[in-house]
Amino acid sequence: MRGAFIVIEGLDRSGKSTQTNLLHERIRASGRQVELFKFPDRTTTIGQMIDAYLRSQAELEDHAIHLLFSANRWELAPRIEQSLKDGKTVLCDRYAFSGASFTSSKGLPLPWCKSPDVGLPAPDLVLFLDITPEKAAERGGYGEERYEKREMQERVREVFKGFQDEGGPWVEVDAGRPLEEVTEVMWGKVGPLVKGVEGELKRLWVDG
Ligand code: DGP
Repeated sequence: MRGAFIVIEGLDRSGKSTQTNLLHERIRASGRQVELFKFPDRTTTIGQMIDAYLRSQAELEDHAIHLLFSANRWELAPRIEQSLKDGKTVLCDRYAFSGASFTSSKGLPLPWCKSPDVGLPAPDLVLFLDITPEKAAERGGYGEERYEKREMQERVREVFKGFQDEGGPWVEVDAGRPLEEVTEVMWGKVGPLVKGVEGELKRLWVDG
């Protein structure tokens, strides 16, 4: 048995980080070992460049910044794999699906956007927290960062929704519902996996 690799994706204002932290706590409280990753990880050298870009303190060409986001995932992939081998559940706040959705929403071809992430550890479960731009606005609207604009979020949402058709372990969650209800829906999917899973870890966009 190895640990399960669980990715939480979602739009800005979907409650993604809150829900990921709640899951983290709940797994810990159940006495199981769990490791939390968040992308972009702004603490590394690459992550600091991404952070400056997102806060509009640096300009980078669209392909170049995309490759940095991907490199940020690759630099942490060995730690993810080790945690899984050690039997820990890995929770990951955003992953390559964000990468492909955000960059392709700028007009770059989706296959190109996916290519640098091909071969990363593949998740056993992806929970996609979906929210309409209207609901997001009710929650106080978007923040100050580069992509936090309604038009961009609408395009990103459409690309995210396309991953459902890839046939992977993709589960859409209505994140417009009250927080506790969303937590329970997510726990219904995550709870059965925290004991660990059988089988080799798959490779993203390589293994069926
Ligand atoms: P967060 O720290 O979760 O607020 O995410 C930062 C922003 O970066 C958010 O608007 C989503 C975006 N983002 C995350 N991963 C990628 C990526 O790989 N590529 C691009 N272009 N944007 C990303």
